[in-house]
Amino acid sequence: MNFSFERTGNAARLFFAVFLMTSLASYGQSNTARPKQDLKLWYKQAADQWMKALPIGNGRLGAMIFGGVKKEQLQLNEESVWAGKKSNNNNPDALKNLPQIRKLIFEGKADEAMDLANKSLNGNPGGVKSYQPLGDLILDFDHAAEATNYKRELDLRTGVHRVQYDIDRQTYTRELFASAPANAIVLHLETKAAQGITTTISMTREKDAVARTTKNQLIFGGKVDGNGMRFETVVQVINEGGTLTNQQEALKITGAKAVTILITAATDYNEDKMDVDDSKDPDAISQNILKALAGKSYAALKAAHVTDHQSMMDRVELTLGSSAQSGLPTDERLAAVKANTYDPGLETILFQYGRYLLMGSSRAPGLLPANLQGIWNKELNAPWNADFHTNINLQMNYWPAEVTNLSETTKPLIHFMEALEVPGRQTAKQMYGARGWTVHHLTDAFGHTAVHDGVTNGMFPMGGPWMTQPVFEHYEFNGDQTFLKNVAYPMMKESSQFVLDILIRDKQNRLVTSPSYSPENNYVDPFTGKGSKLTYAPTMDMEIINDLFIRTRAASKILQLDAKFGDTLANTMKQLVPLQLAKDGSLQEWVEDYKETEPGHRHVSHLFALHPGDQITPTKTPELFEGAKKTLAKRLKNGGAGTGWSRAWTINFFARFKDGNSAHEHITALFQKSIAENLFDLHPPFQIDGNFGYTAGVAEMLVQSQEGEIGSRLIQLLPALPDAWANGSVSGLKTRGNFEVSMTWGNGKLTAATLKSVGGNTCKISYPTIGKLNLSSAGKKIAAKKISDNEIEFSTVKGKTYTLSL
Ligand code: FUC
Ligand code: CA
Repeated sequence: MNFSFERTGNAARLFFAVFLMTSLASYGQSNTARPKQDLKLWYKQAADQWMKALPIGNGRLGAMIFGGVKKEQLQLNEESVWAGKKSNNNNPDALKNLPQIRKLIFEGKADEAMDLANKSLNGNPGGVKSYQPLGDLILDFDHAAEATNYKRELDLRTGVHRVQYDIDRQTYTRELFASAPANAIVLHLETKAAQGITTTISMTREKDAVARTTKNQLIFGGKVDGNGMRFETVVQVINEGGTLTNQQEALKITGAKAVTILITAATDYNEDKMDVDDSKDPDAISQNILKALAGKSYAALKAAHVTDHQSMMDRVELTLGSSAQSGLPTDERLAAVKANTYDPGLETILFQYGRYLLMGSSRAPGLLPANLQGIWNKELNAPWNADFHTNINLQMNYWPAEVTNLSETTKPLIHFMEALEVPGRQTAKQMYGARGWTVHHLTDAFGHTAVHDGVTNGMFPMGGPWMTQPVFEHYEFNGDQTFLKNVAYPMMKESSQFVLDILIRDKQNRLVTSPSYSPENNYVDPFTGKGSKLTYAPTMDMEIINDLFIRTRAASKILQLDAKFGDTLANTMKQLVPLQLAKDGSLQEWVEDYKETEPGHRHVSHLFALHPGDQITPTKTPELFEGAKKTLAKRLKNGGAGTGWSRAWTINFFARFKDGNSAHEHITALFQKSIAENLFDLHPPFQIDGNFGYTAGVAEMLVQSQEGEIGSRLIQLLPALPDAWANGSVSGLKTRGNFEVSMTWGNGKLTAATLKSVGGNTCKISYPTIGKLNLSSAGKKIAAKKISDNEIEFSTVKGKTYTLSL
């Protein structure tokens, strides 16, 4: 491409002239002409453990596929199989003891405050129960000989998992996918071998479930221990050729040419009530799903699935280059990266895997958000119950949702949040005497919002306010005012009311939260020299409140509602404890310049205002921006970023520092320390937030749109491009203000970009050398207002694409 550059304009105002482009889609064309990178996870051997098995999911149903030759194992999940019960766990003693606890904290008697809080604020009873598996589907094959040419692969582009091997020079194939349109998992077996396929299909679970069969169905279910929730899996077998016999607890296929197995499941959980609902019939739900699939061929089911999958997956294409390892199986590639070999192709795969996993665990037909393991869990008592932690983890799960163009994955989260407001109001009222709603540091499918896992871990009234952030982001990225009016704003307004009502005055007459903590770090109590958590006005609280109030006020302005309320929020913000720099110049974590007992702590809560928040930016708050750098450096010097999710957050922080090389160092470290053979992220153990945080981090390195004000954000192209990614391209990333960005770059510099204006908003955009830009749309030159040497602004028409070339 060759673009000329000309400039016209009068002395007062510079306009960039623009010129005619013969081919609007030149960027896109060159991109499609190039063969797309393979996005496959593949292995030459079956998984011998769960962390090597590969995930499929349709947002509601999930499976981990082992791919064994003689025995195939699908560990199955349905999102609503949960232990635990709906209950009001708010401690009835909370409200009356709150003033005393607050007084003790102000007096520096953190120990005494903790004693009283332990007795009166803890959930009664505390703790939630685990998300649970449906069970394992087992296929026992009668293969006598050993297999050769074995291969299993998961193609992220199609969402189809494939196993292939030869026995006696005959090929056997298995394909599996979790289909959203079919609302079922589909498994297809095929061979040309004369003896066909012979297999016995059964299900197992550690406890609480039994099997029965009908003509062509295996039905396996029971009740969750403790809450009586009914769950049931229905496996329906359609054989081509051969015979199907039903045994008491298994189905046997003998000598079939091909077999299609439809797997679906349901429970009697009700997402609106966040409770078990006796009026629901899990068997009827599954039978209806299967009835709708009657007569559909495997080819038709697969085609519908692939079309649906690609309609989301293909929106974003990332190319970072390839390496000598590109042709290797995934486990060998990963081992090479762990041994310090650079493999940009694997970085792309992990980026797309995050998108794949979010689609797999959070989309219709599902209605529950991605939990700590997305949707994939084999244990009756999972680590941290595979619950919804709201002091970083659930939020991190949704960081990639909007920017990587998977907006519909936020629907289950938003539905969940709306349902959570109901118990959240009870907590606000009963514990704090406050209006509005909140949730503390975790919740579950039953909407527990009280303090759980003890005051030490759970005293975080800011879970609710923080959780409104992804809800508002859904608006900012998509501009849907009806959504803002009916869903986001009312939720944020009530969350703001909660905050207004819990704020109290400290000795300096500032407005503060109390009791609270800085997740989940201890400060050294200056009075006792011991580690302590309970405090007032930890920095993160102040930042979250500012974030909530700024967004709520902006929303009220956009909607022209509640002007007075907006003023109250503005007034209140002025009276909060401001962000402070510590003696060492770092951003301070607590209201006083305390020492931390663990300076390398995995949470870097006080950098919330840098990311995922937007109050700290190099232009708005240069001193705090420098302080934030020192804060992160201090954490890292002391062994920080130890867990997968913490490392992922670090990538995002460095992206916001516009420090691509440091961000990339932590990408390498993430691969080396926190990625398992199936590319699941390791806390350890497996925790999916690290996958999602990584994907968000990569996007954040390529495009940012948090600077500027709501309604007129600045789009920054390649804000943190590392040297390692000198040449590459990306298409389809979204920005706040509802633009879709595509770019190519070479030798570390942007060469061309296109912006699709999805919402028709004014576009403000920056890049270090944007002064030399040509701008056009549909072959016509466009005039842009020059704001500074590296920033321009131009109005856009909804649906039109704008081309920038440098
Ligand atoms: C938070 C973190 C832990 C873990 C848990 C699920 O409490 O501090 O590291 O990720 O959530
Ligand atoms: Ca889900």
